[in-house]
Amino acid sequence: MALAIGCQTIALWLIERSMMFSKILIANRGEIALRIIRACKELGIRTVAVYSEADKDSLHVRFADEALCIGGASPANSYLNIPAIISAAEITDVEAIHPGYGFLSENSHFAEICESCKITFIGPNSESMNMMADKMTARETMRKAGLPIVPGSQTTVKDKNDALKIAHKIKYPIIIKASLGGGGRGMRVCHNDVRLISSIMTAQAEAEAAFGSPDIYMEKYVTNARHIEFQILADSYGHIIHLGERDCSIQRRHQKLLEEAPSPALDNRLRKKMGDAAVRGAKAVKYRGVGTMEFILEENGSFYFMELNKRIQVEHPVTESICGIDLIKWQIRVATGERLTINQDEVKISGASIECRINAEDPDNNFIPSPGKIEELHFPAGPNIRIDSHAYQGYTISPYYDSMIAKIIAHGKNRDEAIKIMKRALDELIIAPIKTTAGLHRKIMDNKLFLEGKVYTNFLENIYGTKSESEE
Ligand code: MV4
Repeated sequence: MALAIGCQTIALWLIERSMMFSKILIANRGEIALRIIRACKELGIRTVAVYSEADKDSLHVRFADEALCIGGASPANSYLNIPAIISAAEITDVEAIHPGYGFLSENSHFAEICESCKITFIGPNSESMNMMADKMTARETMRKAGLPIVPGSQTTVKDKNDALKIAHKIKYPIIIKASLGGGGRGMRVCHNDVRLISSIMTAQAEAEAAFGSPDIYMEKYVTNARHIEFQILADSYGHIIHLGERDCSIQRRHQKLLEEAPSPALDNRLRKKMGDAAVRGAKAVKYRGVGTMEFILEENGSFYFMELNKRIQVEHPVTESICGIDLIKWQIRVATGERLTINQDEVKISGASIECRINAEDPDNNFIPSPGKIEELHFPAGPNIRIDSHAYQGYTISPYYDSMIAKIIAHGKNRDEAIKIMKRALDELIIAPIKTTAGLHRKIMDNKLFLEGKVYTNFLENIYGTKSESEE
């Protein structure tokens, strides 16, 4: 019997090994393109980079086995240019496309085109994408799966009178969200009838302009929330696990600045409860690949499902460092049909990890972008520091793309140690002459509330005395 199982396991292993891709195309740029190339090299997969005219001197172009220019600097002409990307994939004869994050990573139309061209889209299948197509369908799917959701409208808000009726039922404060919105775009917080009435039509117009649909809906607004997200990993056979949470409460205008894992706000009991809910939600949409179940957490321990992010995320390294798992490699493996070999009870979380995003922005001047040439650059190194970056001395940060220069990830045996490691890493960092968010991170590392782990989504107001967009 043992021998029979052994033979079967070996046979499966052989089949699964032979299904590994031999060549993939990376439909992205910057640090995530480099991160994917690194995983591919270690897996023995050849890589094809695509790049815009603005990115000809980028490291992803140099480090990939092949590289093709796909268009002009503007994303619409290059990294969002589906015909150019598919042509590049056909010319180079790749078996799969890795979309990274942003750009086409959550575009179900692109995923379907890949499928119809017999190219594997490294991401969830179009079925689970469609089950989460708009936020109201997503809420309803998760409610049916038994996840807690914030009280809110069951249908799109038609007009002012409809909005007033719903607001009086769920009570202020309320938040208006675009049905096709995501990541906080197009949200508005209202505290009274006057603000609600004046917000409805502009919110509909903005939703139409930004997402191509004027549909909006309303939820009770949870104040003093923390942003807690669970990393999901799933194979194609319904085996779904979570790799713990990340606390991303320190944000500005829905751009995360710092992420950490584990969250100082969770104990093991709450972690299990939220982790179970995250896995239950992913199972309800038959999720495959890596994904993130996003929740907001109230001070009293109540939590609510917010969104399912169907891509690898910027902040994935904090999870990798505390779990000792390479998420990109697993994302590629499960896309080939390989089985997960890790069970939930084998996921061991060790120590604590913090990621600081170093952006080319001026935090003392309303975070205005500060693109330009990096004349002097020195990255920190040493024990327990990881740097994910595409920058080098002499590299020019382009105004066309997002302003992230580097991610610094510090891993310690506990949160206090991770903070000490991050502090000394930030002291070693030199980027000149462009302005960066490094100084802000140094301030955060000395902030009393941060040191106590008491961070909410309004944290930056304590440092700068400013209000975030949707709270204005
Ligand atoms: C909320 C919320 C409070 N109540 N929904 C932001 C990102 C998106 N995924 C969901 N988001 C939020 N939804 C309800 N019902 C708080 C946030 C939120 C937030 C809101 C305003 C300013 C900053 C924020 C940062 C994280 C989350």
